[in-house]
Amino acid sequence: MSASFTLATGLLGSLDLLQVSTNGPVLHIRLNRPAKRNALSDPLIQQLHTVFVNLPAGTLAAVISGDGAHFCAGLDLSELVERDIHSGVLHSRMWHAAFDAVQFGKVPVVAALHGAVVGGGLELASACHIRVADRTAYYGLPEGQRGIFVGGGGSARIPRLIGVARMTDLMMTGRVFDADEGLAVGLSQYVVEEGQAVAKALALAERIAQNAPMSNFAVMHALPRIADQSQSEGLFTESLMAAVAESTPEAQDRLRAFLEGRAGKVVKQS
Ligand code: 1HE
Repeated sequence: MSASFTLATGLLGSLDLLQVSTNGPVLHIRLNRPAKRNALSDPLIQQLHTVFVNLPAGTLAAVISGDGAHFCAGLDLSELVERDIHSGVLHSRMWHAAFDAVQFGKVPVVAALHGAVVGGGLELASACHIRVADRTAYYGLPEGQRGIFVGGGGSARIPRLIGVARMTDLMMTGRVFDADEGLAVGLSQYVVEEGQAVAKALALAERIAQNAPMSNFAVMHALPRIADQSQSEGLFTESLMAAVAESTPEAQDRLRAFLEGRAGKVVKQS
């Protein structure tokens, strides 16, 4: 945990499979089951859900990372044995509810990835809004080898990042993308040196937390829905969202600040 972060107390501090810490508006959630490579057991999924529906007041952005040598080994395979059809559907729906709370919750979420980002671990990463990988990260969907299918929203989210053909390849052939391939195909937006993913993700989260909350809300909630709509419906939704965002007092203040020379300019980044 970085020096400026303090461990959460109360409900979020009581979760045994996550380490939750805060630094002002940024919440850091670390998967905390390294002995099992952060495999996603039912209690771990439920605890993730609990965090995202109980964000501390004042939280404006979040980071998810994994403790130990890997981000996440996916579904806890020991729980899968002898599950009947009905409980299988309910189990998948439980994951959907938890990962929907990540993607369509209150605040943008940055994933900090390293080591294995596989199966359900990739599904979790895909529910986040931005993904930062370090050079050790690799991506796979071993469901095909295990005789199962994705069930945590992967079939809906991953093709939207990399396309159906690439996901088919990962699932059918067991292909694994390394960090640079993941960047090239759009699984991550940043690749950093080994051990630097959390620091980069926290820096991005701090930057995101400075945006107007309504702008972040529009990006999180309107953008993916508009992408799913027809052009005509999407343009109409965009107009409504734009009018809502620009009429907030915060937008008015920020626009005035720029016009009066008090706001930063858009400059080339080194
Ligand atoms: C696990 C799991 C797991 C590790 N469920 N226990 N996911 C997979 O098919 C990936 C399976 N895991 C692996 O390929 C490897 O474990 C890793 C490459 C991630 C890490 O390797 P390594 O050598 O560092 O660790 P390990 O020795 O394999 O595992 C350490 C322990 O974690 C060991 O338990 P132990 O009691 O013998 O010490 C492993 O059994 C345990 N472990 N991964 C349960 N996944 C909603 S649908 C989603 C569908 C999926 O996610 S399918 C993909 C499942």
